Amino acid sequence: MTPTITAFERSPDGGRGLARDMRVRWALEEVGQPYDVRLLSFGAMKEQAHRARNPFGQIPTWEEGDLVLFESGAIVLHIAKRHAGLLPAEAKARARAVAWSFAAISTVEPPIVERETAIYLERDRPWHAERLPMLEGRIHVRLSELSARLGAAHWLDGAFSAGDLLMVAVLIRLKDGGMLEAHPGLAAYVARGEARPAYRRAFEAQRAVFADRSNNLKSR
Ligand SMILES: N[C@@H](CCC(=O)N[C@@H](CS)C(=O)NCC(=O)O)C(=O)O
Repeated sequence: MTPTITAFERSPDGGRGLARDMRVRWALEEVGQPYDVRLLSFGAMKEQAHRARNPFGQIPTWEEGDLVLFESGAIVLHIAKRHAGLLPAEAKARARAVAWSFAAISTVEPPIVERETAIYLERDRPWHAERLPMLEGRIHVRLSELSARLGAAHWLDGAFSAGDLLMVAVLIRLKDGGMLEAHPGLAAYVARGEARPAYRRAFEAQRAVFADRSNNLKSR
């Protein structure tokens, strides 16, 4: 059965690969699973029909028969468990790849998202100028720790896994802010992820949505 995912009808990042359907698309491309996409406006995301898929009214979601999932990490792991290629077969290596997936989503991503929130939503607050360097300091601590563990390896634990997919997807959020450049080993790690053919296909598919929508609006 072909799964259906949800994505922004018009992504706030202008199709630069930051919306979290990107990680789900990438995982699907890695394992060669075709998929359908239901595009949603911000309004539709907050309607009951979508909240039945995701109680928080967000994208991405996953529908496959009567299975409905939300949370990009859970969806990527669901795909990884069902297809070869994103989780090692050996039990301990598999458990470590799951641990790296959680590290990406619950240890590395939160300070990055906090900084984005400060930049986009808290710029006018009197404490913004003081808070931003503090948030960036916390991110640099995490990046230094991650970089030390990665060392000269290509991927976090042997072969490329769901853990790398999620970690690269999280780190990509820092690309435009100049923070990644301070950690050349991680910048190279992200570049390796982006060079994967499956990543490129996912990126182009996501960007095409934005380009199509922009062209449609222009031609109205
Ligand atoms: N932890 C969730 C976060 C989902 C999330 O923040 N989605 C964003 C798009 S990347 C969204 O739907 N934003 C619109 C909103 O929250 O109203 C996941 O990883 O799936």
